[in-house]
Parts: sequence; structure tokens; C-alpha cells
Amino acid sequence: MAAKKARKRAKTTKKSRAKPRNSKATKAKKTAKVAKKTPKVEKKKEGLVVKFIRNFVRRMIDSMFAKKKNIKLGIYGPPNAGKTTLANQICKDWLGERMGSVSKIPHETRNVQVKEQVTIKYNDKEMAFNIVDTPGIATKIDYEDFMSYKMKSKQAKDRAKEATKGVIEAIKWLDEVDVCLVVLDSTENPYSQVNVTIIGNLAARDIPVLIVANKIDLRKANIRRVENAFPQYDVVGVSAEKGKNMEEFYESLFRLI
Ligand SMILES: Nc1nc2c(ncn2[C@@H]2O[C@H](COP(=O)(O)OP(=O)(O)O)[C@@H](O)[C@H]2O)c(=O)[nH]1
Ligand SMILES: [Mg+2]
Repeated sequence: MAAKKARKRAKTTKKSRAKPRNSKATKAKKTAKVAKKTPKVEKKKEGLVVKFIRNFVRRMIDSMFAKKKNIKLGIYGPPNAGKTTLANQICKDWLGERMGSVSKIPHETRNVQVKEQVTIKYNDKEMAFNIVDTPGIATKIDYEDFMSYKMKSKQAKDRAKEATKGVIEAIKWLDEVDVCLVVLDSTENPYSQVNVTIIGNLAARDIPVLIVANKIDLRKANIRRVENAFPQYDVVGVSAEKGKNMEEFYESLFRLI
């Protein structure tokens, strides 16, 4: 009997110790939970705002300091005018290294060559260029012409094939260039079909052109004849090989842009 009573007492005590479902304590805890939740949501919101502002500021800074696009400077002209020699001279002046190989045999450059990030300074101005040296434009490419340079028939035929592809590639690149140098051999007749075609094409595309009358170191050079052939363009005489008159060349280049 005493044992029964003791069990009953124990039960009651347990029950009384058990937490009531809707007691004040539970309510308080719930409120605390809600209170805890609110700062979390707020924090999340705050985090998003901070993130947005941070990204916005970063974008602003990026756009402020974004690198200016390099100016694509195309070098066009007939074969052997000295386009690569000029490209080499420019690269030597500003990078201390050459760009491509030069030869007295026409169509030495048979692929478009690009030298990126060539920073040229003139007076207090500075501009970054991508220099695009192109294969010479020709209306006729005959492999037999190469054989007169002691080239074997197979080698001459390959060179002619590559040179023809090169002309097409050079013309395609007209869509890419921003400004253009047309290099002419100032000892030769400037009124050629090739010269007129190149310059006409550039004019039709509204690409600014500077005509470079090259090889002024040679006795036969005639800058005046080039100027008379293309009176609407600025003409600068240089010797790319000897590095003659390059200062005036850079001045004309900066005037063009
Ligand atoms: N005398 C003289 N020869 C030059 C000059 N520039 C280039 N050449 C020569 O002309 C030939 C063709 O030069 P190159 O740069 O390969 O011509 P490209 O086909 O127009 O690229 C080479 O034999 C060069 O040495 C120059 O300013 N003066
Ligand atoms: Mg070349």
C-alpha cells in the first residue's frame, strides 16, 4: 500500500515537473526565437545591400581604369614597298625588337602579322597600337617571277599559292583595322592599279589613311609624284630601312588619329 502511494506521488511529481505546452515559458521562448530570426533576415538583407554597393563601386572603378582599346594600325601596300621594314622600324623604336622578315624577293610576308601593345609617344601624347603588317596586294602573282630569284619550280609555286591566299587575308583584315598606313615605294610610279585599288577601298570604308612614301634614301625617290597622285591624303616621306624622317612620320601618325 505504501509502495502504491509512493509510485502515485512519483507520477504526480514527474507530471508537475513536465513543461506545460502553452506555458509562459514556451511563449517567451517562441518570442525569443522570432526575435532571433528577425536580425538574421535583416542581416541577410543588409548583406545583399552591401554586396550590391560593393559590386557597383567595383564596376565603377573598373570602368574608370579600364584599358583603352588599342588602335589597330594596318600597314598596306604593294609587295616590296617596305611595309615590313617600316613595321620593324616602329617596333624597334618602341619595343626594341623586330616584327617580321624582310626580303628583296616579293611576297616575303604571306600571312598577316600582328604585334600587340606597341605604345608610341609623341610630344606629351601616348597611344597604344596593335600593328598589323599585311602581305603585299597584287593583281597578278606568277610563280615564274619567283624563279628569276633562283627559286625551284615547286618552291616558286608554293610561294605563289601562299601569296595569293595572303592577298585575300589582307583584304579581309580591312574590316578590322582602325587606321591605315599605305606604304609605297617612292622610286616607282604611284599611279598603279594596285595603289588606286587599295586607297579606293580604304576611302570607301572611311578608314583614315596616311601615305608613306618609302625609300627616300634612294636617288630615284620622288615624294612629289606620290603627293600629286593622291592629293587628298597626307604623304610623309621616310626611309624605313635607314630610320630616316621617322620623327615626322610619328607626327603625321598622331595627326591622323
Ligand atoms: N633602299 C631602301 N630599301 C628598302 C627600304 N625599305 C625597305 N627596303 C627594301 O625593300 C625590300 C622589301 O622590303 P620589305 O619590307 O620586305 O617589303 P614589303 O613586301 O612591303 O613588306 C627589301 O629588300 C628591303 O630591304 C628603304 O627605306 N630604303
Ligand atoms: Mg612584308
